Amino acid sequence: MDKTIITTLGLATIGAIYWFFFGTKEESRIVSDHWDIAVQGGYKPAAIRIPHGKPAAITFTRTDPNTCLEEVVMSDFKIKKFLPINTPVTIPLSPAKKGIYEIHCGMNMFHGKIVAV
Ligand SMILES: [Cu+2]
Repeated sequence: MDKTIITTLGLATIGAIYWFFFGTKEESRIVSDHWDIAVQGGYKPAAIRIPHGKPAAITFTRTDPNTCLEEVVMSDFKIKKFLPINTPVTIPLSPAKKGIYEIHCGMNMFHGKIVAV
């Protein structure tokens, strides 16, 4: 009886921790052709899914004053964009192939990813 409760609590805790780190905040499993990414201590959500083979757009809004995040780079698409603070910047892209594409800051310290499905 006690063991069952402890096991259940343990599993619930693991589930909550998993959700906290890998849940909706960090990574969305939704596929959409338009995303809003908040640039605040990193990229939120840190992973997005877009369809491949058609136009998509990502709007970055940086609210973090950290200059480290003022440039967003998507080298697979040869994109490098300055993100003025509190100003949404929309970047169009249309990955031809399925795959995982990196998003990172100008200094390659913060990372996100685009999953083309
Ligand atoms: Cu940086």
